[in-house]
Formats: sequence, C-alpha cells, structure tokens
Amino acid sequence: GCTSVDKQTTFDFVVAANRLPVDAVEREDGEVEWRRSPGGLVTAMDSVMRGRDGAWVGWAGTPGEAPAPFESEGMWLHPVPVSAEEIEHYYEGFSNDTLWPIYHDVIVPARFRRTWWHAYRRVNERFAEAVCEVAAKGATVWVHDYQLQLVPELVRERRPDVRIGWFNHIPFPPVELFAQLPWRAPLLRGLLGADYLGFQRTADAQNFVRACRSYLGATTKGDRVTLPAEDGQPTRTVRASAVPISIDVASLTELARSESVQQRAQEIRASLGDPKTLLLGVDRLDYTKGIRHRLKAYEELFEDGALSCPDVTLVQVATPSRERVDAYKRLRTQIETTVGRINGTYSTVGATAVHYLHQSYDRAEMAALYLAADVMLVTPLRDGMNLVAKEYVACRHDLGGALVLSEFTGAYHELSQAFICNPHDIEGLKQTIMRAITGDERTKRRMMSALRKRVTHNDVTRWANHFLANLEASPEKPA
Ligand code: ADQ
Repeated sequence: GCTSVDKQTTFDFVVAANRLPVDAVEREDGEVEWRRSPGGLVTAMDSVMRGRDGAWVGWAGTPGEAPAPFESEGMWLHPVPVSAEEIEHYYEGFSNDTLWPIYHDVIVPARFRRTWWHAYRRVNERFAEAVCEVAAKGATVWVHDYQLQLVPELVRERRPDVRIGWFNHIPFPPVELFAQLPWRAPLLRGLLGADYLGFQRTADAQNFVRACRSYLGATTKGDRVTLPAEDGQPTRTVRASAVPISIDVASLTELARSESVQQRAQEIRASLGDPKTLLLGVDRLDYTKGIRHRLKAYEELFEDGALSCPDVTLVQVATPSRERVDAYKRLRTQIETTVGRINGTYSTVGATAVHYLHQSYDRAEMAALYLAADVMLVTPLRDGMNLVAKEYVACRHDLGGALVLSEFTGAYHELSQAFICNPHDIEGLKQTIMRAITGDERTKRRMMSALRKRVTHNDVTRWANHFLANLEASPEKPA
C-alpha cells in the first residue's frame, strides 16, 4: 500500500542506495503498483528502518523522469531520476564495466571512459542533493555500495551537521589494481567524506587504508585514516573496518522448516529422477562467480568416470544479470555452450547431466532447492561476501548437505569449516567436490552443525546494528 500524502519532509535516518527497495509492477488495469524487491539489502534495512523515522533515496528502476516521493510500508521513498544515457554511462559503464572488474581482481579487463566518469559524478551529485533534501538536522546517513562512492564527500560539503556512513558490498581491491583507475584520488576523497566506512573483510578495509596512504598522502594508524589539512579545511579522521554482512537467518530457517517447502524439496528431487547426488549452483550470471571453473571441474569428473548419469545431476541456477554489458553477453554464451556440450556428451535419455536455469525464483523455491541439494557449489573467483553460502547453511536445519566454498569469498572468513576450494585449481576443485559427495555422513553433519552456529550467531540485524554502532562511535563528531 503506498500513499503520496503530505508527510514530514525530513528524516533522522536516511539510506542511499543505487536502487530503491521497490519495483514497479504494472497491474492488469494498467495502473502501476510498487512491490518490495526481494533482495537481501531490503530485508536487512527493514529491521533497521522499523521503529526509526526513515527515508530511502534511490533510483526507481525506469529511465527518465522520477515518480514523486511516496510512502511505502513505513518508509519514505525518494526516487532519484536517472536518464537512459546515464544508465548506460553511470551504471552499466562506470559502475559495472570500470569499477566492478577492478574491484574483483580484473577477472575481465576494466574499461576506462571519461564520459562514463562524468556521468558517474553527475549522478552521484544528484543522489547527494536528494539526501540533503530529506535529511533532518543531525541525521544519520547510510550510503551503500560502489555506485555511490562520491556521495559521502558531496553530502559533507553541503551538510556538515549529518553523520555519514558507507558500506561496501563488494571487495576493495589491492592497491596495485586500484592504481589503474584514472580517478583513484577523487574516488578516495569521495569516500573520506564519510565518518565511518564498513567493508566485508578486514583485508578490504586494509586495502582502502593503504590506498589512502599511497594516493592521498594520508597518515594512517590501524584502521584510522587522517587527511592532511588543506584549503583551510581542518584535518579529519575516518575509520575503516570490517562488518561482514549476513542474512535474515530466523525467517529463512522458518521457511525451510515449513511443510510446503520440505514437500517441494522432495518433489524437486523426484522430478530430477531421484538422483543419488544432487549438486546445486545458484548465482547471478556473473564472471566473478566461477561458474565456468565449476562446470570445467564437473565435466572432467564425468570424463574421468568419477561421476555419471543418472546417479548425479547438477542444477545450475543463473539469474539474468547486466545483460547489456559485453562481458556478460560473452559469459552467457560460453556457459550455455559448455552446458550444451556436457549434456550432449554425458546425459542419457531421461537423465540430464546439467539442468541450467536462466531464471529467477521466489524465496520458497530457493529454500526448497537448498534443502534438496546434497552438495552446494559456491566457487567464486572473487566475491564480497556471497549470501548464497549463508542461505544454504541457514536452510539445512536437518544438518544434511555439504557446502563447497571458495576461499576467495568474504563468507570463507566465517565459514572456513566448509569444504574449502581454490576454484583456479581445477584438480583441487575436483577433489574437493568428490570429498563433499563421498564424505562420511557423520563428519558432514558435524561440519554443517559448526557452520550453522556461525551463521546463526551473526544475522543481518546484528550486522546492521554493528555498522550503526561503529558509525555512532566514529572518531569525528559532526559540526
Ligand atoms: P551478489 O553478487 O548479487 O551481491 P550474493 O551475495 O550471492 O551475490 O547474493 C545474491 C542473492 O540473490 C542471494 O540472496 C540469492 O538467494 C539471490 N538469488 C540468486 N539467484 C537467484 C535466483 N535465480 N532467483 C532468486 N534469487 C536468486 C553483492 C555482492 C556479494 C554480497 C552481497 C551482499 O557481490 O558479495 O554478498 O552483495 O552484500
């Protein structure tokens, strides 16, 4: 239910993220309705927004003119307009074809375009202005992710009274890779407009601190960065540390315990021909996720005769993503070719080696897939956290299943008791997959139980509170 009534126009708590937490859905009568988007960030912020007087600044998802601000489920939503050309330059270009590759170890080369940078700056300015419009005096502002790295500085320039935090959902690259960015200094200065910067791993925070030393001549001590005084501005100290994100463990566990989801899990297995071993991959179709490496290892295991149909099958869910960016188009073709080859060679009539699903599913279906899978393959080459690993563990209240987890995910730092792999090492990956399949049940249950303790301990509300407590205690007090 949304209303567009006159409301108090400034707020003590403001979130800024590239996307608003809602999607426009056209009803049968042609009217547009706003539905909450399914993403994890939305759930996370929900628990924080509840009981606070909160506004959310973000793009509504359609190019051009933005809808008027409106209220939705106790949140004030303030849409920021982004033109079709800006989507191409700021979002698909600078965010996803320049920053994303650099921040993920240059798995594909980054592309540098000055027009993209100009659009990025312009859109960040627009976001900053919107934030200033809705932020009450002394408000807390929480900026999210790599698309909005200039917003902290741009807000601070206009509003020294507010407290600003930024959280990076993706990795922060080593200095040697960050160095490639022609705009490295303004990006760092943009972030240092915040009072507190949160990262997924300690290594990410350290990479940031080092970059400030190298490219801004900042002095650093532990997790603190102090900028030299310039142009009559006093020195400022900003803290950068790790606050690993999580999921809503309780609600997902409850969903996975429900009769309908458990039944659906059995149905899924049955419709796959009740294989002895069901392997599962769930990812956005992104080159960071290591889907190609995973398929390579899987194919070789068939070649070696270690796996065969109908005993084994792999369900690979690959959510459509960034489909207009070339690197993603190429990846899709590669993956679909590989899946076709594996199936052509190793499937039998009635038993398929790889079930490839280029689709999105609702939470209940995802939970059923997790419950159905004997082995979950999470093999990214680089990933900020990877929530899929945590979701799988949260769903396995039966202590069944086994998690194969890449050491290049943020999740590895909490879930090191999983079957750990280096996805670049195909031989090692094959061995790890086989250990996860053939490992003794009691050992696997013990592993799952240990993983569940870690995931339950740090849920998403704890993450948000941890971030806000760090922001509250940040070294500088607002003016
Ligand atoms: P993502 O790269 O999108 O997130 P991830 O953390 O795995 O990666 O989150 C994906 C989410 O989408 C999960 O909640 C998953 O259940 C859901 N999902 C995936 N495929 C789906 C499908 N086919 N249908 C429905 N839902 C699907 C970025 C960073 C990560 C970081 C998160 C959060 O890249 O490293 O963990 O932000 O900070």
